[in-house]
Amino acid sequence: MDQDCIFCKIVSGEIPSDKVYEDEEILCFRDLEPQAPVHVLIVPKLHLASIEEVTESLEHKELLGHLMSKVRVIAEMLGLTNGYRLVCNCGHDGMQTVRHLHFHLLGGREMGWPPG
Ligand code: DGP
Repeated sequence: MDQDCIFCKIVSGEIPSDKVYEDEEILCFRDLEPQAPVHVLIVPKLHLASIEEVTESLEHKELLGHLMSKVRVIAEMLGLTNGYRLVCNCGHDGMQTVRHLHFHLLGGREMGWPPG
């Protein structure tokens, strides 16, 4: 846990969140500033500042594989039967604002492309 990390505090329960899904490895909760009718964040409980910190270690491969395998499950729980978008912002140019790896799952409307 990173003592200064908002998402670590959400994982530990120190900061409340609207939880959608939780297991031993990951947490999914609703985004505070939703950009679509459905907008949740899926985070590993392990503190990794961004996708740039993901290595080829077995631990990271299993963690990220597990997280990815739950996207479909969470989308189904949220009723996203018509598709959705999964976004991972990274670093300054990716406009990442919270330095704890997270995936935005957005749906409930048709998305635009290209993104801004
Ligand atoms: P990003 O720009 O990719 O780093 O997205 C960070 C997202 O996190 C942004 O959409 C707003 C959301 N967010 C920031 N602080 C909180 C919080 O305390 N609670 C919740 N639920 N979401 C937060």
